[in-house]
Amino acid sequence: MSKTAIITGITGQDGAYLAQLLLGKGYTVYGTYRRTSSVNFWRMDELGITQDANLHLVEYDLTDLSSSIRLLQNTGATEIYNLAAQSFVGVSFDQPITTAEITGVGPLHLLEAIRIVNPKIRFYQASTSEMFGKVQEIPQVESTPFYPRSPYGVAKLYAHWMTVNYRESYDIFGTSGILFNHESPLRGREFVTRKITDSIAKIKLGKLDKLELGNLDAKRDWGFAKEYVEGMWRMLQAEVADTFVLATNRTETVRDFVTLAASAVDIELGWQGSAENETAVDTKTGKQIVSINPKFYRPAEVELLIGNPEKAKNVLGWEPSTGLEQLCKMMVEADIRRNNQGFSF
Ligand code: NDP
Ligand code: GDR
Repeated sequence: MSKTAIITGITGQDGAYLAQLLLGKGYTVYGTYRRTSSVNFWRMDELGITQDANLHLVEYDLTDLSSSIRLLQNTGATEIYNLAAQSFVGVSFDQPITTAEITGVGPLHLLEAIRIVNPKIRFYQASTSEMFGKVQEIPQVESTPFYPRSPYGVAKLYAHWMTVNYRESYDIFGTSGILFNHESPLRGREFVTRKITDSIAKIKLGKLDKLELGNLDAKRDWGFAKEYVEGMWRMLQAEVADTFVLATNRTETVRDFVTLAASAVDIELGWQGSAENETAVDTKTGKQIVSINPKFYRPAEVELLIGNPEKAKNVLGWEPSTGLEQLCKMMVEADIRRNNQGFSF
């Protein structure tokens, strides 16, 4: 008999890839989306799954307990992947309370709904390397102490501990995946990698003069989202609920990512200056194409993330395989194609 799963946040990057994966495995998928003034199904459209007969799209908001209960009652799902969140760290400084309500308390509604409707339902919580925040240990692993540096990180930490607490208190299969940054052509344009690849594509095509960024020194462990959703699925097929890190164990600066993206379209960058005065020129034309705008700095920054996914490899057999160069090239090429087609997401 085919399995039934709920994916909250199906309109996001991971939601779309996970839905594709589960549909491919024969699941019936209930994907939740928020009522908005205009639909945003472009990611599912890009993957060609929006019209899949086994995909049911359900209006839902994570901040609503009663609809969380009904969601579980009406679908009969045995697995829930909670990917919904206010997921942009920058915005969490401007909207800390909304972020706490959605990203922090939101998952608790689902845990309570599981407790009430069917404690056998397996639950995946999308936790994050942002919970590690200020560097305590390198590389970061499941036992590394947490020190979040943003309202987003604090909210995610609450949801993480609630997942652990419901596992220990009520024997609920609540698993927390501490995922390091993962990117793809389906990444939102507010996040730095896609902002860079889309801007470099526009600069290459003569549609944009300059890319403005914030902290170029931040180091991130960037993997490919499509591989990370496979890890989520494996976590819910494991014998016992647990906490797992998914990462690549390689870290690079934002500056390095810009250099990689530019070289993917044969632009060689020359970096000059430092701090707020740092710029990059196209060495062939001498034109300045990257500069700093302090408005993109954050009040508190996570300077260095690098994760060791050894536990996931040993227990789940999960390993990343796409290198950063390949990932960056894939993203730039997708953005060149889309800009040529007038795509606007
Ligand atoms: P996205 O920002 O692309 O997607 C977030 C999803 O959450 C969207 O579908 C959004 O809907 C939905 N959402 C937001 N608020 C609510 C709400 N109140 N009720 C219901 N749904 C809501 O994130 P990603 O796909 O990149 O990430 C998936 C999850 O994994 C998130 O929880 C994120 O915090 C976490 N994570 C992501 C990492 C990454 O590198 N990508 C790393 C570690 C963790 P809408 O389209 O309407 O805005
Ligand atoms: P992050 O991703 O905060 O790690 O959270 P983001 O891409 O927003 O920032 C990464 C780093 O780049 C620096 N940066 C900029 N960031 C943005 N967005 N825009 C800029 O112009 C810019 N310039 C420099 C940032 O300061 C930061 O250091 C992502 C999200 O997906 C979270 O939901 C997830 O939990 C974590 O990854 C792991």
